[in-house]
Amino acid sequence: MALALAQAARGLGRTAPNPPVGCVIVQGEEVVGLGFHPRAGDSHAEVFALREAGERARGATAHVTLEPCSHFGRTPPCADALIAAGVARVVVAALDPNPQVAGRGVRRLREAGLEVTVGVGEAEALRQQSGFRSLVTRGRPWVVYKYAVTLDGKVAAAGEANGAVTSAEARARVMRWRDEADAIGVGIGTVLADDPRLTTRGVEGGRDPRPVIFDPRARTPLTARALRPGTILVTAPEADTRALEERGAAVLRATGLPDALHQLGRLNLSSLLLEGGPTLASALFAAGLIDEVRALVAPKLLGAGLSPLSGPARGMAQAAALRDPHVEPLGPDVLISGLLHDIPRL
Ligand code: AOF
Ligand code: ZN
Repeated sequence: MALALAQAARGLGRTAPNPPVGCVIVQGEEVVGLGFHPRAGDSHAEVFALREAGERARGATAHVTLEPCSHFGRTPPCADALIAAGVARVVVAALDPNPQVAGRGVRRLREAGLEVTVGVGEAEALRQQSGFRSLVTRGRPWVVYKYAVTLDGKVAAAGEANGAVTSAEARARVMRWRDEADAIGVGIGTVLADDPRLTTRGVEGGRDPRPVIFDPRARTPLTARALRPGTILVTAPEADTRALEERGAAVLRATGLPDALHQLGRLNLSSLLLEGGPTLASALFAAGLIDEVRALVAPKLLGAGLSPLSGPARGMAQAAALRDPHVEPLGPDVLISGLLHDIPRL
């Protein structure tokens, strides 16, 4: 399953509205087929793995990071393909929350006499599929707030203009997150202060997430580096956006943050990496719309500066504790990440 999860990871950021999925077929001790889902509309992971395995799939064990599908979508059901290939056993990391599947894939395999185990490597699979799971169950992207702070908890503004807070190692990790995210979000304050590019740099085979600027009054400068064809501008309903639209911006007129996220969901954006600033993040946090936090902490002191979140004071008992926190050194910095909401399961 670890190998199947590594296969699935190759599709991260490329499969929306579909999930990234990996499949490994094992005959005895030998891996006979590997596959991953590269993009929506293309074949599913199982199909690639079965194709490679050929006749050796007969009597083999298939490891799949998501329950094999049971429905005709853009492609035919993978459960049927596994049965037809003579696979004897299927190990599944996580059930598919898509209402068209939702346990039917596993049921179909069992009814055909295959032995099915569910839940192996589930935690990692859920993390990989958080965007898909959010989109299919909530109709909105999974929102990750990423920020970098000094040891005294001050954010350095995003972008290089103000000087980076964190090390090259931490910034390389951020570039990987950008590569894996469908969309990257910033508030208008960050655009005006830092003029970030919001591109993925230094990742082999990397691609850029779709920029989303939360800009209620459409104040984004026509020269902003994040403004390119396809950049999404989230504005208030009445904002004058003509000049920005001429530059290729796609405008979403939203009545509030929940509406904005649902509109992003309708554009098939399953994950939103929020990279600042504190005003936007605080509003999303207050509305309960941040799902995950990735904080990079640098061993430096600033003495003054902004906090990554602000709002009314609360007692420590009311603090929002991260579930499943993860702590990892990145060069001289430390990454602390965790969930504010559970990843939707079946
Ligand atoms: C699998 N293996 O690799 C993936 C699955 O329109 P389609 O045919 O691509 O179907 C999309 C749905 O299939 C998607 O919403 C999810 O439920 C499932 N994705 N299933 O067996 C895969 N990517
Ligand atoms: Zn399938």
